[in-house]
Amino acid sequence: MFSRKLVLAAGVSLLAALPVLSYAQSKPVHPGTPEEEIRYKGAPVPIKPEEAKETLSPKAPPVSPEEFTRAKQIYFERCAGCHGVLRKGATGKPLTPDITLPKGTEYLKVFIAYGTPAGMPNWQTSGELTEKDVDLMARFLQHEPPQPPEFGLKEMKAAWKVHVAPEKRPTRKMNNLNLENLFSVTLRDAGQIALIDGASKKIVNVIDTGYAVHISRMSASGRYLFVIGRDARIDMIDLWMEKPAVVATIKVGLEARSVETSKYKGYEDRYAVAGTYWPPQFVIMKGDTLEPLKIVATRGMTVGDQEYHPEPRVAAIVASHHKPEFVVNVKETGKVLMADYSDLANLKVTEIATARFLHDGGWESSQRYVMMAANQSDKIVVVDTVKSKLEAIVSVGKIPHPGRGANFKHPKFGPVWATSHLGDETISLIGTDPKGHKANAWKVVQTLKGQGGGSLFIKTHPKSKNLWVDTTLNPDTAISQSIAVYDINALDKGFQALPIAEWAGLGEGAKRVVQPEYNKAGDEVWFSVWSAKNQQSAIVVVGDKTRKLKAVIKDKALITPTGKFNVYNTQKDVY
Ligand code: DHE
Repeated sequence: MFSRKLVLAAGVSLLAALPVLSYAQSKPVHPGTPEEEIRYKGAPVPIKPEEAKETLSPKAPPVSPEEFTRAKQIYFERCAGCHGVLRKGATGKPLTPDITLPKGTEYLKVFIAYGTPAGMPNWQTSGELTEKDVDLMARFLQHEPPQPPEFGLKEMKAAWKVHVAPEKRPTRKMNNLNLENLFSVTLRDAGQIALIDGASKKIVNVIDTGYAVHISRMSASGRYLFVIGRDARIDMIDLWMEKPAVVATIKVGLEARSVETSKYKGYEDRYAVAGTYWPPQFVIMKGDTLEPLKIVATRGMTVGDQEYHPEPRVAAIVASHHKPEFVVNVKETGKVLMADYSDLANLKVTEIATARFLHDGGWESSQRYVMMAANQSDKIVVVDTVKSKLEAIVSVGKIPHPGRGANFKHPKFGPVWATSHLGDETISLIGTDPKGHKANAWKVVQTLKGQGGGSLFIKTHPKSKNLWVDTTLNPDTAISQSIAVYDINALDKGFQALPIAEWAGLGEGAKRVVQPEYNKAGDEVWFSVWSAKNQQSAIVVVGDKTRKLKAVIKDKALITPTGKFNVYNTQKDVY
């Protein structure tokens, strides 16, 4: 296998000899990274090309206005997810003119056409881009990155709508639903969520939300459900209505992934917060109307090298139970921000330097320490939300991706929090009890061997003795379509693999099994069986004790189901 360094040194003259040529296939691939992982990292950025302002660089090769428009579209759809909107680099390498201009057009064309083993797909040999487009992109990349517009209070207010004012909403629950066992299910490519009743497994309502809708979170009281789309649209759903429906909507930027609500005593349901990938900022809103109140920019210096970064995206946000604070992960700078919402006019933000690139995470079982994955550093950072201080940085496997993680009592090491990994087959168990099990605290006390890499989510429940690990992005379909389950009291015995996709009884499709989620009682686990938009998908419900199939939910409306959020577990942070 040749290294990227070698390719850089070899340059264009070696083009014909590059082994990447043999990777030419019908889809973008590169050895070592499955296509799904590339797509996972680089979903299209929903920024309209005409919105991004262009600056022509005199030294760069010419690009006509029509070509510029086309290049921007290609860049936002296929490149920005990895290289960043401003090309400062994220999962992909930086592509700013100081780097691209000295390389020149011919040199850049090689990378775009043939890809690299470091993660760059082979855009031309796969047939995804024509030779002409590759030539265009190589020239385009030598100009200054087009700058998408900012999105401030004025834009947010213009996009903000209260459909039902708080005083017009019910004063008590008007339906017979068991709200605590309701599930909000992401219907990713339909831009909708389905509300599914936990007991009957029937769809209660399908609600239109944002583009490539991403996650749902609950207000502290369990009344309001917040859903965010990748286009930064937030829909706030009132679960007390006869038929739960959207009561307020806002757009808080051009691209986003995270939303959360205030949970500290005295502030229940008072505020909502959302983080955006573009512009790089987060916004605190009124909890009952989504009125935008305070916008905080995340642009600034990175940890370590302390270099300015113009595009530090906001990833996971959790609400502290110990202080009126939101815990905000900033990806590219590697900082956890603790934003104190008790006084918005005199906002205090504690900046905690951790590691890059912060992505997802959740609470350990006492809900004092928050465990966040710095996925490109292969670390879990532990933040003490009582002291608002960094507690520890723990080395784990390759590219940790816990979702919110899994908490359980290890028979030997006491309370642990677990993460699985995108980049390897391991599961790391970290001791989380500095009082009762001091010697084990913030150390990997055990590493389990899983089915393979490509895991996205891991889950258990305080009432369960099982630990469930998906492998959604594993290139082997037998692995991506099944789930590994461990007995918490006999972890050394290894896992049992359950063929979840097969149980769904579907036809053609990728049938990737993704995100275990418990019901309120903790005796059922729900899995999405995720196929393409034009194929049938399903939700498979498994008995936790029996590990046997309990129900399959199939419906025409269940288009690309991915995340599932049980109201009670999401409201109370049970995982
Ligand atoms: Fe997610 C959570 C970002 C792709 C399903 N995802 C998150 C969070 C972030 C994030 C920052 C944490 C939010 C929080 O807790 O506040 N996700 C991203 C991306 O940037 C990425 C890699 C690529 C992209 O362009 O979006 C990405 N995510 C995906 C998918 O392809 C998944 C598997 C399917 C889908 O629906 O798009 C997916 N992400 C999820 C789910 C959660 C999530 C189900 C919530 C897990 C939970 O248990 O809380």
